[in-house]
Amino acid sequence: EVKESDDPIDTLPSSFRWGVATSAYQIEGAHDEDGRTPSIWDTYCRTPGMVFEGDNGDVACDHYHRMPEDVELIRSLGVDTYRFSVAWPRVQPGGRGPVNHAGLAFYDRLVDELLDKGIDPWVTLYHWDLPQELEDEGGWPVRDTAYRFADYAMLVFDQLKDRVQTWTTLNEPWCSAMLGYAYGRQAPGRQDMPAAISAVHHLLLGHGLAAQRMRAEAPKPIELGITLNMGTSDPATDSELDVAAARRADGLGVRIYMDPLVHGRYPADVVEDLAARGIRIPIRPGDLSVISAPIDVLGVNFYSGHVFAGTDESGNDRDADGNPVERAVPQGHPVTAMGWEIVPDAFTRLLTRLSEDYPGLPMVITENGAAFEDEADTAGFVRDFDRVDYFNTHIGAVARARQAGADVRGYFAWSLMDNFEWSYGYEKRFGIVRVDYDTQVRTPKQSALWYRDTIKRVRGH
Ligand code: PNW
Repeated sequence: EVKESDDPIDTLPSSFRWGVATSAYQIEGAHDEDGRTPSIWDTYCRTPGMVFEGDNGDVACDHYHRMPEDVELIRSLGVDTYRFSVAWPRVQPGGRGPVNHAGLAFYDRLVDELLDKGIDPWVTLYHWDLPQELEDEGGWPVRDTAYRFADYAMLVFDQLKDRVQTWTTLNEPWCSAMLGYAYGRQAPGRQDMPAAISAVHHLLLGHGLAAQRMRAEAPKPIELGITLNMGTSDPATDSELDVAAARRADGLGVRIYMDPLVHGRYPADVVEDLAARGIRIPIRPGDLSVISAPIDVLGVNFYSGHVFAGTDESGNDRDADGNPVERAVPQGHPVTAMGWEIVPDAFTRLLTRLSEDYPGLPMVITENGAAFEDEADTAGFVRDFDRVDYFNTHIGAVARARQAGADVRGYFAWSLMDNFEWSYGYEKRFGIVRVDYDTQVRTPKQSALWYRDTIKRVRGH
């Protein structure tokens, strides 16, 4: 008798969807070709001190010129879907006005190439590259940007809707709003909490406006959603201050997005916390019904889980500005090269929690992965067993969440290949394929081989 496998991954169904993911600015390069204009990331990269070693995405992985070769690489991994993003400043330079056919043609060719190789395209419309002109007019804190986004989305949708079935409006609005407008750690680098909260609302509004129009103009049923980066927010102790800090972190990390999207209202405690800081969400009548237009799939990006304390190291519960303290407390778990703690168990808890609090919404893991200090041998091969272990434990965590009732339908490894890791430049490598930035040679790492074999095994049972 054959002993049944006790690997949770073997409980995933053969119909489970497997993919790899990238984003436009992180891989494409060709920053000034075929009519592309600068985005907030081109500007941010050129601002001294913002990006590690002054790196930028001018060349990146040169994917714009190597696309057919890269699609062949994706095919060789045995995945069924490729998640990529469209660069707004290629398709609609400056962020308004008519379509730029030369820029849009790239995605047309990419989609055809994928379909030709039997790979489903999954299009993300916005992965952080706002046209600089729109930022100059105020960016996401300004309401008009939501309408500009919906117009742009329709330019892409109209061109690709005959061949693309699965669409994500926004990637990680938390990063756009908080890292971009509150903490200044990503483009456009502003540090203005009220502006960031306005950005949250206008990102959600842009999502809803685009979703409504796409649905109305879809020639056939589409699978439409949004991708959020989420984690767990646990209190460091049972103390009232720590519990409140964890609740606030969860409020701004998960519920300020999920509640309006699913229930059509902002969470009362979040609205109250913001009001106490003199911050108002700029809601207008009708916005919440736009934002809660039904979606078919929730994209979940998971990297880590966090524990919060409501006091700083000296025991104060207020910061210098008089705002309540939320301090992430490291738990001593092993960390990735990003310093992010490795907590697969938190992944299971996040997914089961989402399925309980927001039932009936199918989920796909649109990103999960890790940066490690890779070392390539002379042939360019990386024996990244730490990354294999990360994938193994985290895909296992997804399988356990499914067993506990979470409706998770697929998993995308972040990322297809090493690429421009935003403020960390090319220093941090998330790829399952190594990129030699001198030669642009791509070499699948051990983790790519493991991923391919795992997919094959799950498909075959
Ligand atoms: C995601 N955080 O960003 C992005 O979608 C990718 O483009 C990026 O390369 C990847 O994760 C790895 O960083 C995140 O601070 C950035 O919690 C920051 C956080 C989470 C996700």
